[in-house]
Amino acid sequence: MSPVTSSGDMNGVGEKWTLNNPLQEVDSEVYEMIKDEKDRQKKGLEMIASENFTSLAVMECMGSCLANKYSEGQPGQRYYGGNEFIDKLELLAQSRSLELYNLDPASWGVNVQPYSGSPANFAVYTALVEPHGRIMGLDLPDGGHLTHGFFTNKAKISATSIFFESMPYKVDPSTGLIDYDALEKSAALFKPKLIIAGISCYARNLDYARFRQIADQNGSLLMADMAHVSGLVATGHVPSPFEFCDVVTSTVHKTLRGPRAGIIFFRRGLKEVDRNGKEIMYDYENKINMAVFPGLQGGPHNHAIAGIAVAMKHAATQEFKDYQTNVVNNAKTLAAGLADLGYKIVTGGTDNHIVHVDLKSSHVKLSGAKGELILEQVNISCNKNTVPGDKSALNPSGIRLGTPSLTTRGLGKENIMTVVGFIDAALHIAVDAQAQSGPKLVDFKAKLEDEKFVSRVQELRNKVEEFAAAFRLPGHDDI
Ligand code: DSN
Repeated sequence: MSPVTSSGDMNGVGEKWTLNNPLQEVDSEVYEMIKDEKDRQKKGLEMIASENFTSLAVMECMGSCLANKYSEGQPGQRYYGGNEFIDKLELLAQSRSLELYNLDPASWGVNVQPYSGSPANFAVYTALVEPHGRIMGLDLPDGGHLTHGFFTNKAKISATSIFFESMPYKVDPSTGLIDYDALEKSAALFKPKLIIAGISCYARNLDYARFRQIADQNGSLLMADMAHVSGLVATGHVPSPFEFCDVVTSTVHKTLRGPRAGIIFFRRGLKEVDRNGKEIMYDYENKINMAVFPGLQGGPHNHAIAGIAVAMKHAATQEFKDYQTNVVNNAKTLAAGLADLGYKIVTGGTDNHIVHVDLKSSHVKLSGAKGELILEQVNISCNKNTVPGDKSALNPSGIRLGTPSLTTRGLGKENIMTVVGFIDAALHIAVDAQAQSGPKLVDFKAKLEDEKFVSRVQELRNKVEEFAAAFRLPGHDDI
């Protein structure tokens, strides 16, 4: 893919032509900004649980000619011409997605066109739940996702609570585990059309069989949003939702390590034979395909769809399986290492790639915002997060950490223990600053600007960056 760099008037049409000149030359301002971000990624420790570093091969798809093409519709039934190769790519992405999860195409279909996870979820509700129909998802402060129907007593935050009626289920605040008994009771009263089994910050495996039982008691559909764990499902490191669910949505860029995109799996074929011997078929396919396009989206992102095909191929390899083993082992090491230092780990540990730390109930007694801030200052990225029992999502008590990105960079158990040391050292700088600033975030931020704290932060940041820069990072060298 070496670019032709001619800027001459090759065709004699009297126009200067620079479209094959490299970014660095065409727009050095943008090039430098991307380069700065690449540099940040290289020198930092990326611990946002939903992020990962995709492969060079996926990046090549994302920057390919596929980004030029319109192809509304399904393979073989497009609204535009010129889709011979686009059709082949989309069919390949579909078949590889089904194969990765051992799904028989007679019983399961997949739509690979959603732009990302949020549109995928909205498309499922649009397809299968009538307007103002009822959905139940894990509450956002309890580890659910915005698109599982989040609202507060002040506002309907997510469109999934504006256009559908949602009732959350919760975790038990004493254990941090999903309270399935309470869900069962609420569902019996609310009679949801659809129950969502999915998480954004929950370090334990889901009991899909129990979800199915509760769904069946109420005639509800069951959808899993496996976005966070789809890579781990592919390799058998966490339970698969497919046996129990009607529909499974996912993103492709988290543990699955593909392009930024979403997918929807749906059951198809024979559902049951009724008591009169009549065959009843699943009717999700057409509804879901129609909800994605023309219902909600326009042209599929064909560059992302090619990236999905590549990511699904990669995810079927032993290399990927070994990677996921390391993701989980690293998360367990991280959780145990922090717990040994006195940090309270929500649910006491992890089954997956997430480590959820309750800072306020730990010895450091810091808010999640202060934890996130100090870690960012030493170039460790994570996000503040509510913990069970938090009253305000705006002032959460914890942080969410994840190991997919660090594991992609090749960190193993010993390296993770070094990271534990960095996290602890950073949080202790914050403890000392808070002791002088008092509890308010604004005062805490100001205190960190004192010479003494600036130099402590800088010293630790230097160590973090020197450590991180030694690890591999997929993608282009400069950007
Ligand atoms: N933003 C993702 C996460 O952090 O979990 C979900 O959309």
